[in-house]
Amino acid sequence: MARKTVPGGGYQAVAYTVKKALEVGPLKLWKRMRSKNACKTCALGMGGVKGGMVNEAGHFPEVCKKSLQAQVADMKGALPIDFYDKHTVEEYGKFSSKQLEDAGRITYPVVLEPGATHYKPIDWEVALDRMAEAMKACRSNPERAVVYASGRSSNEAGFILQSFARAYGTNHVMNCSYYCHQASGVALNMVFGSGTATVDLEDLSDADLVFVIGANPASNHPRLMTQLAALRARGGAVVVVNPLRESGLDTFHIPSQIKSYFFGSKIASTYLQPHAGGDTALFVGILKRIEEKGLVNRDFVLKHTLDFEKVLEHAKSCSWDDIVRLSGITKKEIDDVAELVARAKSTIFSWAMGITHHAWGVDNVLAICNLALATANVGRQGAGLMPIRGHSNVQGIGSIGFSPKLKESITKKLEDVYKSSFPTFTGHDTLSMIEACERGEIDFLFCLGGNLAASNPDLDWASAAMKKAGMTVYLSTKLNVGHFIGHGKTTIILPVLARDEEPQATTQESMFNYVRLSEGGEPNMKGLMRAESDIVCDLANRVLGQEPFNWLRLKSHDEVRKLIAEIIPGWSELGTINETKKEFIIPNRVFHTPEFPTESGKANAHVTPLPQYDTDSLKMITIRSEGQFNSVVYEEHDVYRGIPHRNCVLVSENDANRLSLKDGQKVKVIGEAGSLDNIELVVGGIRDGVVAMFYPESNYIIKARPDERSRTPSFKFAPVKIEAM
Ligand SMILES: Nc1nc2c(c(=O)[nH]1)N[C@H]1C(S)=C(S)[C@@H](COP(=O)(O)OP(=O)(O)OC[C@H]3O[C@@H](n4cnc5c(=O)[nH]c(N)nc54)[C@H](O)[C@@H]3O)O[C@H]1N2
Ligand SMILES: Nc1nc2c(c(=O)[nH]1)N[C@H]1C(S)=C(S)[C@@H](COP(=O)(O)OP(=O)(O)OC[C@H]3O[C@@H](n4cnc5c(=O)[nH]c(N)nc54)[C@H](O)[C@@H]3O)O[C@H]1N2
Ligand SMILES: [Mo]
Repeated sequence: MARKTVPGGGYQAVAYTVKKALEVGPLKLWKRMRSKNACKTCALGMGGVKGGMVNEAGHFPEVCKKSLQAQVADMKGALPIDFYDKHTVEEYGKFSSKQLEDAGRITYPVVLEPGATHYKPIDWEVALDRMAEAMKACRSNPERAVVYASGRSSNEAGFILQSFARAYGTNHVMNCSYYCHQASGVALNMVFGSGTATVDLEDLSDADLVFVIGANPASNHPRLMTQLAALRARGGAVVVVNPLRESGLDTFHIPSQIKSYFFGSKIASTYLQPHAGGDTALFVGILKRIEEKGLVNRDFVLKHTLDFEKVLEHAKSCSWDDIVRLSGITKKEIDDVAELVARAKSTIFSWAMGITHHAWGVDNVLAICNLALATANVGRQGAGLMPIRGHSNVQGIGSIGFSPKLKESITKKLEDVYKSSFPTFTGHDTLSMIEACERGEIDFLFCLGGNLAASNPDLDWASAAMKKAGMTVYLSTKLNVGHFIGHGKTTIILPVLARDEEPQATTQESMFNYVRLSEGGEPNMKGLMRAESDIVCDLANRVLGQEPFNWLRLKSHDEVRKLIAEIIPGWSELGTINETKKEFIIPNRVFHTPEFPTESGKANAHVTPLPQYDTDSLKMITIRSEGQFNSVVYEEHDVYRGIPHRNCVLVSENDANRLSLKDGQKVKVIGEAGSLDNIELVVGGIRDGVVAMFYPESNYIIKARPDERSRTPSFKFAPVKIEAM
């Protein structure tokens, strides 16, 4: 018998809200939630100058449990001053993500000296001097220094850090995208010459069909559910493509709508459950069927695409046997969906990690793009491509140049500003940086937020590699496992202000290319936290001095925004945003006409070979629970999926029977990099041949198998075996 799941949203979400409000005081929380700052959680984005809980179309109230969760977490208590004395670094490395998250806000800087067993408090100025010394020591080999950013930080801090790194001499500048949506950026750029969503929020109201592929917005982007429910209510259709039957994608109770709150809104009209990694085959199959039926929009393809004939030839050459076997979807289901998308007026294709976390992540995205092109569903109102992005500012961090390679035109302008010449080598992606750590090539690793260590596949390997780095610096709001398993020989943790506590305004970019202004505010608690930008400027000043460029000038966010406005194409309105309070959409990214910023102005179609794999052995997908935000765990159980705690593996009833295992039984899960004991088997609505475990805990048993083009590890295709304990 499969475990009982509950629909998404509704009572669960409201009860949780009340509980959280009581933890920090309802009025205090309300004020924070309504403050003029961009929401801290996902890239769908809300808040900003229009006030909290407001979206870019001005709609209020936009309700999201996640937003509240993150807000409360930043308001609750500081880390005790004797916290680090109580356990060794090694012991804390075995704590759960939730225990470390619950320990409190980091309010004072600490250092882990070489060979030491405990972090000790350190004076701010001494910490900065030590960091500067470490950077100066490798000044003649600047490629031994690396900077990483999570998508949680501001454009301002990100811009100062990436340009400081290059003025110093390193292009090892990378953000969390390499483990996230890099495949989307690579593929969209190949096709359209622009790497982000081709639609805006309003397009969602004009679509009559939306694909939700390899994404679980019920937990990870809950405000998208309002759009999907509205689409169904006006007679539209939602096709979900996901090996796991996500209860929240079947029915979702929208907390802010009375009828939906009580009776629930139906979300999926069609639910396809492919093999893990079966999406390329599935989308080639849908295209093949559309071609067979003579439903390809020849006119559009001829006028607005290049090389589409090759894509059609390839689809024709793939056998139905291969397509059905590799996708795990029947020909009848493919036929139905082909009919649906060919007949729909306007389709939006949205996707997330189920598509990008594969060794063929780029092909997955290209195959989706090909279907959009064949059916003329891009380059007009209500239709297009929509990667559902992760962190609240992951897109902004990339836009302002926090990546290993800058466009030449941007490099030239930056060199003029900083009066220095930038390095020309291509920097590491995230995985190759960890490999470089393993080879002992990294002396200085600076992390602007995030949890780089725990995000990695093969965690024992990654952790051992990171321990070879000379000095590692973390700018963090809260503790996470990474601080204890991903330390270098010397490690410094510096406490930072969250965006709604910053003394100056900051900016963030949503997945709809919408740039928001956050006005900042008072710190939630007493402590020695500093603004991220302040720290980077102080470090740059110590390392590079005031000549030829005075880095302390960039302590003013207005100055930084003026630079970004001058240098980054499409960002000119940023220069005055603090005075005008005018948030804006970055131009030339949303396509409402079929003209694209490629050389020819047409979309470039690309053939996507069917990835070959055996469909008989078990593949593990690693997923997020309802109670976590990446490596930050707020609740141990996963309420919608009915999974009681994090040490569980979800398997189908047939697989459990085949392996003679029972629901609730303790098992061993054996992966390519290691095994996990005492895992509880949960029988549930997942397709045969696919099993699911939570990230980051499951990262101990996964090998990377990265995609060549995006360098993203295949977090959703890990071969495993399951045995009774
Ligand atoms: N509450 C909350 N919100 C978040 C986050 C969070 O951790 N918690 N994280 C943020 C970040 S950084 C990101 S990137 C996003 C992540 O958002 P999502 O991508 O939605 O999150 P995941 O849980 O990684 O995986 C999504 C879905 O992919 C399905 N899937 C797995 N493998 C495959 C496959 O091969 N094919 C298909 N079609 N589906 C597959 C899984 O069953 C799961 O439902 O959310 C952001 N928002
Ligand atoms: N197996 C597996 N591995 C995965 C994934 C998966 O689905 N499966 N998902 C991947 C994905 S999509 C991503 S994005 C990465 C996650 O990559 P990261 O972004 O590196 O990790 P997070 O867990 O989001 O980082 C959490 C930490 O960020 C810090 N933080 C929070 N807010 C702020 C702030 O305002 N400023 C600063 N300076 N710090 C802040 C806190 O200290 C918190 O503990 O993991 C990847 N790894
Ligand atoms: Mo992500």
